[in-house]
Amino acid sequence: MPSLKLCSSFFLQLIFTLFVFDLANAQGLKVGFYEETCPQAEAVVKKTIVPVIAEAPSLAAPLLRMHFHDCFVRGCDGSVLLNSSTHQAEKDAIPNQSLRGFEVIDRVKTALEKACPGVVSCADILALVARDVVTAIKGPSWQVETGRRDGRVSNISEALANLLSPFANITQLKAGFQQRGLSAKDLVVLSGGHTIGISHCFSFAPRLYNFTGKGDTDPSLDPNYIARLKVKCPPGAVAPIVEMDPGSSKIFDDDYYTMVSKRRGLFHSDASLLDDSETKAYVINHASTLGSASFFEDFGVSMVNMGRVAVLTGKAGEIRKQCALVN
Ligand code: HEM
Ligand SMILES: *[C@@H]1O[C@H](CO)[C@@H](O)[C@H](O)[C@H]1NC(C)=O
Ligand SMILES: *[C@@H]1O[C@H](CO)[C@@H](O)[C@H](O)[C@H]1NC(C)=O
Ligand SMILES: *[C@@H]1O[C@H](CO)[C@@H](O)[C@H](O)[C@H]1NC(C)=O
Ligand SMILES: *[C@@H]1O[C@H](CO)[C@@H](O)[C@H](O)[C@H]1NC(C)=O
Ligand SMILES: CC(=O)N[C@H]1CO[C@H](CO)[C@@H](O)[C@@H]1O
Repeated sequence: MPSLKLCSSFFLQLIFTLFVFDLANAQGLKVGFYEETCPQAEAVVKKTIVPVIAEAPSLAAPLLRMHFHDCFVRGCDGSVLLNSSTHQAEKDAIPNQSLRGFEVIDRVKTALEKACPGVVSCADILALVARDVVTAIKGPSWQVETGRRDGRVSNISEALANLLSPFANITQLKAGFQQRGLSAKDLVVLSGGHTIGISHCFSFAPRLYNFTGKGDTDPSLDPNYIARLKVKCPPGAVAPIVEMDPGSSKIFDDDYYTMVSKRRGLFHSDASLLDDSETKAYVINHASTLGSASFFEDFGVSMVNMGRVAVLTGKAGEIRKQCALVN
């Protein structure tokens, strides 16, 4: 069970990441970093992304998620994009099995290399694409800080140790965010990213069938919803997929908080947001119809915060020529 492994390595991981992230800082990032070296950079990204998402709106979700997975492992350094070489890369880790859209990132990179060779990092492309896909499906827009450089290391074990489990509880989630300089508010706001996209049954099936290993269900999940999910995910099924926000999984809205407040958050991690007074208050506030304006604004702020995690800037790292390969 990958999730159990994730939990047991949590404290080891805590020590490791505290050390690594302490050395890093976000100095050197700014809005408009490419203004002089590649003034058209952001326009090129947008021009590539808009038609892709118009054609395939379901790609918005994995592309948003990709930036999150990048930032939580070694910081936002494009390491999630690297192919395996002599050893297995982050991409090969089980939580990454469901990442999609690498070819879209490559397409953006190709367009940028044509416009301004060797200037725009793959880590920045992930941050810009995350913004543009959200905007393209009726979500907010925000100003993206740029100036990240690309890392040279991608390691499967680090992905397994650093990505948070969907079975995590609120203590583990808050700690995971805090290690990266992110607050409980960032946690509840960014979890709102689950207003789009899909999940495989294996990411939540134990909640339906064997929550504590006694053939039981997760008491924090609405029993009526459990019955519906069991139809989609029969016992033992891993491959089927379900929408996280049924009916509007391709539109960026604030329905996520309504779902969570009704005890219909798909993951244990979503449900856990009701176990802390601050995150719970945010969920309840945004479950009402009044919520979306402030959620949209908050989402941009928290995405900028996430985009600062352990970045490489200045002379650190490199600007990759191809996002899947170190130079
Ligand atoms: C708080 C901790 C988080 C956990 C434990 C978590 C876990 C997961 C899991 C297990 C999936 C489903 C994978 C699958 O079975 O296919 C998923 C999907 C997704 N996550 Fe998260 N996530 C977290 C935070 C975030 C954040 C911060 C974002 C972005 C801001 C995000 C965006 C997404 C999106 C958009 C999808 C759908 C992907 C698709 O449709 O392919 N998640 N997440
Ligand atoms: C990276 O790996 C993918 C999947 O194996 C492959 O399709 C792609 O061509 C590789 N990219 C490079 C630049 O080698
Ligand atoms: C990957 O990371 C693990 C855990 O930090 C480490 O033990 C291992 O040596 C690394 N592998 C490579 C090839 O660097
Ligand atoms: C969260 O999980 C950890 C590790 O399993 C456990 O030690 C802790 O008591 C749990 N916290 C809550 C609030 O359930
Ligand atoms: C439920 O979990 C327990 C403990 O991990 C395991 O022994 C048992 O086989 C599981 N039951 C099912 C139906 O998967
Ligand atoms: C997109 C990607 O590289 N997915 C890989 C994730 O890891 C599994 C193995 O655990 C590979 O089979 C996938 O190709």
